[in-house]
Amino acid sequence: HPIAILDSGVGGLTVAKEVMRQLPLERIIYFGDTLRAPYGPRPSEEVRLFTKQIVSYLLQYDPKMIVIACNTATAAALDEIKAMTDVPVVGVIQPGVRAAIKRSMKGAIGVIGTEGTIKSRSYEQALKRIAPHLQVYSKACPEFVTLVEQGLYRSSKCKPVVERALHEFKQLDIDTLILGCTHYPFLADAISAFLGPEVELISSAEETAREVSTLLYHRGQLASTLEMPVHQFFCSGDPVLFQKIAREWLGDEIQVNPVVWQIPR
Ligand code: DGN
Repeated sequence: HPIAILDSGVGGLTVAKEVMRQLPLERIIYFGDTLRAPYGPRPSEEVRLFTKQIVSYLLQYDPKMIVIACNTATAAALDEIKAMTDVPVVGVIQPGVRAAIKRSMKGAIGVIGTEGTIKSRSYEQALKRIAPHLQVYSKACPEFVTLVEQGLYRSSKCKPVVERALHEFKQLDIDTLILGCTHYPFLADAISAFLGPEVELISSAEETAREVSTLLYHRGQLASTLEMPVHQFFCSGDPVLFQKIAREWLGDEIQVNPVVWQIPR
């Protein structure tokens, strides 16, 4: 049984890459809704509907776990998706929250995400539920998603965009910044270069992969074969652009032959 990973686009590849690194024997089926990305500006009912459609599609492949590798979809739909199936469902918000609380010494934490995620106040609430004294500073950075979806995350365009979006965080005394959108680890180098080594970045990708690994271990469901898995990729938009970004991000050793899923009308 594979692990199903889904996102509004290519952002969930940051989670997929970490799962591949931490659990190299697990087979992944990945879905990127590139046609309908970004989810960030959409109303949450719509994000819920899209997420449910994708999960219904992926359930046909009999996954042993579903990873909602999109913060916007996690904030909007995690509970409903959990109610939809007996397959365990993992979101990306809780793992990042726990990691940030563990690492922050000053108790001053920044959160960046899409408009949908920031408006939902999911991070703030989850952080304060565990540690009410925390100072939390949140900001939506939708322009980061556009750069990544266009495959421009290594271009010279990133630096000015990052600096403009994050200049307020320079003034604040945070020591931890949660990358609350799975597209943002693509820009981690540019973000780190601007904020400096005093600010530790928390990637929901890394933390979520750790959670997947822990859960599979406790459920006795880790892959038992020794063969290297062949992953499957689906997208709803341009497969050529998806393949280019996925290959660049995952490395040549991973075969990416995306199949286009026509979204039902
Ligand atoms: N990657 C998604 C997230 O983590 O929120 C959303 C990006 C988007 O669709 N705007």
